[in-house]
Amino acid sequence: MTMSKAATFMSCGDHHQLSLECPHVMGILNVTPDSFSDGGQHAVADAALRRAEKMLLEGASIIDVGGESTRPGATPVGVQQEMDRVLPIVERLTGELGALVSVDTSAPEIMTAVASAGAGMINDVRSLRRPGALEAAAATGLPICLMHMVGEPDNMQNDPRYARPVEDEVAAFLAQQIERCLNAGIAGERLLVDPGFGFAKTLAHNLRLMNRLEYLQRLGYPLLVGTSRKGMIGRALSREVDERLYGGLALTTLAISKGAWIIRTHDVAASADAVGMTSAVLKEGK
Ligand code: 7PJ
Repeated sequence: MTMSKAATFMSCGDHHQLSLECPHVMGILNVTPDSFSDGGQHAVADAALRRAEKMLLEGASIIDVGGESTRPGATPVGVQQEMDRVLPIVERLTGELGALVSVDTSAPEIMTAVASAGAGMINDVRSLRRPGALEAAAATGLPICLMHMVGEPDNMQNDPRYARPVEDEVAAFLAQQIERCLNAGIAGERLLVDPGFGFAKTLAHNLRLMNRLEYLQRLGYPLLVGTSRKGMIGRALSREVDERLYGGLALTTLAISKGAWIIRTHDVAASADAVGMTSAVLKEGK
């Protein structure tokens, strides 16, 4: 009798396989105009490429490219504008660096275009709820990260409330999005889930979710966690955005010890050490 062994890798496009047996760091590359100062399309693209290269050297397995600000209160961008920001960068990251690129987008047109440009993952904070996004993402064949958020970035922090404990709310929402994806023909092996720290959540919600992160393991999908420089650190410790690294490393350590597979962060070198050290301890004796 032959035993079929569960896949130990996630296939991310034609060129990348990500081991499911160790945690990974995803480096954030924002390509919104305020992210890289001074103008010039090429100067901006060059700066973005250099930053990505540095993050890869520091230990990032994935570069997450985002052209839409989803910060609380952010105003929406048009699809063409997002395309103009994101597509040239994705082409250069895959072509020149051979990087595994994930794209933080909710727009179906962008999903289709970046998949053709060699991207290896779709990261949608709206969980493919925009019209056409489910079908577009399904057709890419790429892994998809589904994230919990209620409302839109410009209103999500207006007094978020849940009728049941936040971990139940998040788990039920994610289970529903998983079901939708499976029904659309997306293989379960292509799905990741993310509780969406800072998205329609108070500080109390965020702390509770982190403290109970292992609860989400019952969904049975790899977990992605992003708390980098977020308001929960600012509020818990009274820290400005450029003072949140140490608090963030504490959250990274907790997330890994509670089963997170991917940590999404601005601070790759420091996070890679925190992830590596935490997983070295967790692997001891195994
Ligand atoms: C997240 C994200 C997150 C996933 C952003 C920021 C806001 N994608 N995109 N998870 N956050 N999957 O980085 O502060 O937490 S944008």
